[in-house]
Amino acid sequence: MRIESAEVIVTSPGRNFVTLKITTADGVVGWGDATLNGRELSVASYLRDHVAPLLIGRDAHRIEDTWQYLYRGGYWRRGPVTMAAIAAVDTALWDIKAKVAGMPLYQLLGGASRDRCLVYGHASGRGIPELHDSIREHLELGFRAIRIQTGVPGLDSVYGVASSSAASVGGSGRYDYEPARRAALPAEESWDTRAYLRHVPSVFEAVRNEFGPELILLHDAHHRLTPVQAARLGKSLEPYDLFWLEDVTPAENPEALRLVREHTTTPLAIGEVFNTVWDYQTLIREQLIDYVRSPVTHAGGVTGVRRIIDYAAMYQVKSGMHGPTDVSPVGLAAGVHLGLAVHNFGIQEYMLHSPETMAVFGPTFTFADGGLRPGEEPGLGIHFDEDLAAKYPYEPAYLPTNRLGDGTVHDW
Ligand code: GCO
Ligand code: MG
Repeated sequence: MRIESAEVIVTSPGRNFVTLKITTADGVVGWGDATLNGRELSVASYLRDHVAPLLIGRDAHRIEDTWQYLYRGGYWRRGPVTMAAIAAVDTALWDIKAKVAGMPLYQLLGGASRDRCLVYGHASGRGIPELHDSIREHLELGFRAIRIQTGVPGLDSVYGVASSSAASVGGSGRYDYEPARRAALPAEESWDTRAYLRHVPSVFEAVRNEFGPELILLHDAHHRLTPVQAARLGKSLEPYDLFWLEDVTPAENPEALRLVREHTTTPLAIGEVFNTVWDYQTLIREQLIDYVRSPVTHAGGVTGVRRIIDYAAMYQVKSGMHGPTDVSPVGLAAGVHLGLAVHNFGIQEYMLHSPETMAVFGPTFTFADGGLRPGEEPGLGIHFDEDLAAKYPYEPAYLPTNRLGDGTVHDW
């Protein structure tokens, strides 16, 4: 089945997305997500200038061969840009193969291993009252697992907390916290680890007192702690029975997690910035984490993430795929198909995309009973409206940077 064209579409319905459209000679279309928040145009160019010309004339059915051709043939392996580009091609080819097979992608991946993919939403608030309102709002929407992020006394803006009042979903049209800001330069935030470590346990104490012991709670430390600070945080949160503590320390040094693991039983999730199975090798083999976070969009597509999840399964590590608004509905749909099929599924992150985004992408996944189910039509279940997408031109947007009180750059 000959690939006739491969087009890159950059659209910005409220935030930037990079989408790949592959069309075969007999008119079958596959969609892939290549969105890399804050560096979108690098992936758009990688695809448009270096990959798309290589695809024309290839057999769309040869997914594995195309993956290996792009991974080994590019010579410069791994990394977020390369693996997001390969991911978009891979996902689009799986979309095509499932459409030709006449079945939803999850059926092609082995069929359903559960009735839905448990998801978690993002509750946040500058203080406890706003946080509690945001939790209630998410419970009313049907979420059964909730990530908790709040402000820190003394800091004027903190990761994960909407700058206005509580992150609000639906209704008012304001959506979960969107970190990328449209500006010529990244915003600069400030950070104080000691204030954060003093504050977080009191937040979970308040949430448990208000909402009880059953509610599934998660928290994202967003790469900011040293190993011993991470160990201290994990230990201090043990009484609150978190589902996971995420990115507790930068994990490019996997040995850091050995120290953390010696001090706490709080489950650990890592990997939203990882893009191949090799990034996880030590962490999984030494049981230093409990969940792998890579989404289909950033780790080589369905093929790449399936390898990660299958390797993780050998060590009883589960999936916890990244699902912020900067993973497009294409990437999210692919993750839900894969999550429904694999045995060691853990949880799927689900920040609600805006109505504008949903109108452009037209996904058919559904949210009910605290989980997501993929659509039942052949393929991914994406109905991309190219005319509408063209109405939202790209605008430069950057993730914030972070500095300590003395001006030293810190992980954001
Ligand atoms: C998460 C992530 C996001 C990232 C964002 C970067 O757990 O969802 O940490 O909030 O900051 O995806 O673009
Ligand atoms: Mg995170």
